[in-house]
Amino acid sequence: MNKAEKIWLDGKLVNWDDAKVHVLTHALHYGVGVFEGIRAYKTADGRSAVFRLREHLDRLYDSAHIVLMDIPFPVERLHEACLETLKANKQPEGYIRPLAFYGYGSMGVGSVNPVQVSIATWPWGAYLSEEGLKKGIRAKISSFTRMHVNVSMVRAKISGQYVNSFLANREATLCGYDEAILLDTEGYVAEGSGENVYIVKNGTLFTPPLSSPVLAGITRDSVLRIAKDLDVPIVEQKFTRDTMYIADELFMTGTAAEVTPVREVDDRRVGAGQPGPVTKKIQDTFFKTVHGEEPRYREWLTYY
Ligand code: PPE
Repeated sequence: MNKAEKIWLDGKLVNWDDAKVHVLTHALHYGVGVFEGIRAYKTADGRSAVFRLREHLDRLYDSAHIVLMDIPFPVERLHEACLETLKANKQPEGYIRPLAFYGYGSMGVGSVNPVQVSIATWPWGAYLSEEGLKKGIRAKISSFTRMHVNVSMVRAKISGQYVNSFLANREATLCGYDEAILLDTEGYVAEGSGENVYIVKNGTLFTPPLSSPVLAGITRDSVLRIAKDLDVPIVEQKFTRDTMYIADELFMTGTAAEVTPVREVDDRRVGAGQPGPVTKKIQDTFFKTVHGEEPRYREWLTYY
């Protein structure tokens, strides 16, 4: 763990090692927490900026609404707190993890305990390795299925839903792959354990629609906008696993994973077995965007 100095907990900055909870915290037992993953980057002019902070916080409050949780702070306060924490930790770049969860009170699934909120920030390099970003990773279809839309709440980023991601990711990595791709209950491609998935075929970009059991990724939204502006045709449509085997290009996106090419899936080489031209163009534009080098996407950056 890349420790930082402070963590924002329930309204104030505390020392990293003091950000503790009771073992009978409801969320530890039942998984009812909602969280976000956000990144901050150094920008070309020497300042730092958080990427799409407002959209991430809006999704946090939407997730809370879905699980009937009232976050005891207005969104503006958490907006400020994310920046405060980065500054207190003297972090010109890194990952930001806001979490709201049912705390200590009574036990039992249906207990409604006080809601606690934490915001941690820490340096976090390439999620699927630097080499993965450059050369592409190896993925495997999981033996675990992405939860049905009436099992998981797909518009919400809920802690408990990550048991499914954990099982899939551990299975894939224990088998020697870099990441898992999960199918939905009908057998169509859904998403990675922590990433949205895309293929490129004959110059067109395909990704599962938001009616599939996939998170409405903020990187997904950014990448679709970038692809549109690059005049890449986009089709949001379900596809089968073998469509990935014969795709020209395959890649994944997420805040942590950024834009990661996939060079192999289920031991089949994808395209030329290296990042393809559309993936590279999108990845390149994405990195320029987060580093403040693309004026047309300047509104996505909150400088601090
Ligand atoms: N699907 C899932 C299941 C998911 O967890 C993420 C983010 C995405 C898609 C992409 O969403 P977005 O970050 O808004 O583009 N996964 C977060 C957690 C990773 C972790 O291991 O922790 C992240 O990327 O921050």
